[in-house]
Amino acid sequence: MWNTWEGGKVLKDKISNRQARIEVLGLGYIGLPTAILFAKAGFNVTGIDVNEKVVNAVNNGKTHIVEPDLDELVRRVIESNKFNVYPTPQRADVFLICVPTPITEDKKADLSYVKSAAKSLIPVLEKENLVILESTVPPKTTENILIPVLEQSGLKAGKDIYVAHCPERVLPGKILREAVENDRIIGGVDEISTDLAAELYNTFVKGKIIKTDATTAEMCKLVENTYRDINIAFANELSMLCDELGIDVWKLIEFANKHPRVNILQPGPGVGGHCIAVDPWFIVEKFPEDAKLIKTAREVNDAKPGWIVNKIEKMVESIDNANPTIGILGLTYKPDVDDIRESPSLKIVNSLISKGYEVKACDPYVNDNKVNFSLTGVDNIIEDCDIIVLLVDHKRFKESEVKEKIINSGKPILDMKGIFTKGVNNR
Ligand code: SAJ
Repeated sequence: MWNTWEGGKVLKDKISNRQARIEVLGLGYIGLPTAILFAKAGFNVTGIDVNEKVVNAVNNGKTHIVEPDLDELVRRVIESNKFNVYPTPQRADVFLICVPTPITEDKKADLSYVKSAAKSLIPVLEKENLVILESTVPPKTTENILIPVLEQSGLKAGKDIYVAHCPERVLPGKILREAVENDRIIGGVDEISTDLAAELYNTFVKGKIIKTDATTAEMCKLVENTYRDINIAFANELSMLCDELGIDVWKLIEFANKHPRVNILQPGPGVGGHCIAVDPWFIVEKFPEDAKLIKTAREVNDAKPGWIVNKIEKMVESIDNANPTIGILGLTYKPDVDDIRESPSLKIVNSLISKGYEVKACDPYVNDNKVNFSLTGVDNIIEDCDIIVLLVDHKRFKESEVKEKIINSGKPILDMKGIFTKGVNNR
């Protein structure tokens, strides 16, 4: 196969003997661990980030991300001189674009970072380079947006350069393990691009490498997160129905899941993070009329924080205190991570504050400087608050000593993760 295009063979050989120079654009939650894994696999890796603070921190062996084992690995690869970080692109054999793709106010994909990363490559791009897009993007972005920008260099995709989409699929909190163990979908714009990208990931991925085309790979990534969003929306809808019925949603789901073909996910304060709460909109953007179920699920999950605020207001009405202090446990978008992006819990706190409520919040993973209100410890929440609202099931809150203190406080509890009272309607 490699004989059909001599160029492919040269890069393939460079990859197999670890002589290909790899450059990662965007050293965030995905780019930094990916760069480290390639360096660990024996490649010389260059990291590029437009944020000077990130460049300095990583060059000094430090990370700006909380992720198990990442600190130590960054320090080691920097010390071994396998990894160097710069603010602007350098020449390389393989470029990986790992930049954010947020959504705009009107729920459209903001591809400005992808476009500017691709543009920044134009001066350094050379014949027979491989460009891989890892960022999550709407279907057809690789073909219709990335390639036209890269081709401004005068090099043609499929003729002079290789291009592939290889979406990341790792779970924050388990990134280093999942990046190695998960199966990987690789979609090139032609067969040779797919094969070269597969060859590259094979150097550290232990999961299966699945080859396809770029558009299928783009859609596959979106569909995985959309599947989860729809399932969580179902659980969240059930939790609201069960609240009306006065039954315990956690027990209901546990019992229904005893059926061999039922596996309902867990309700909570809504869906947060920068993936599941975002990616389904990329499908809706492309199919505004036809992606009905996907859109409704997004709306159900997005409405959950508002429903919780209403619930808290009803609790306030039912207690004998005109100015109660509401204690919030958990601010991050999910347990045991430091990430508060798109966090439903944060939306709930801000909404309560804007309605004039006295709010105290506690999160073992969040610093005061990340939020616009002050934080306190669990003990203070228990002592000083009149209503306790559990929004994130961090390990710390599940410790029996903490749980007992909260339950024994006798204060009204709204438990949105079913760890104290087993049921949103139980106080
Ligand atoms: N959530 C629930 N109930 C559940 C599970 C999750 O309410 O039963 C909530 C969480 O609390 C959180 C949100 O959903 O707010 C998303 O959390 P998550 O752990 O399901 O997923 P993410 O966003 O951290 O990572 C997802 C993963 N996708 C899938 O599991 C299909 C990960 O593999 C992707 O790589 C990642 O998105 C991404 O980067 O796209």
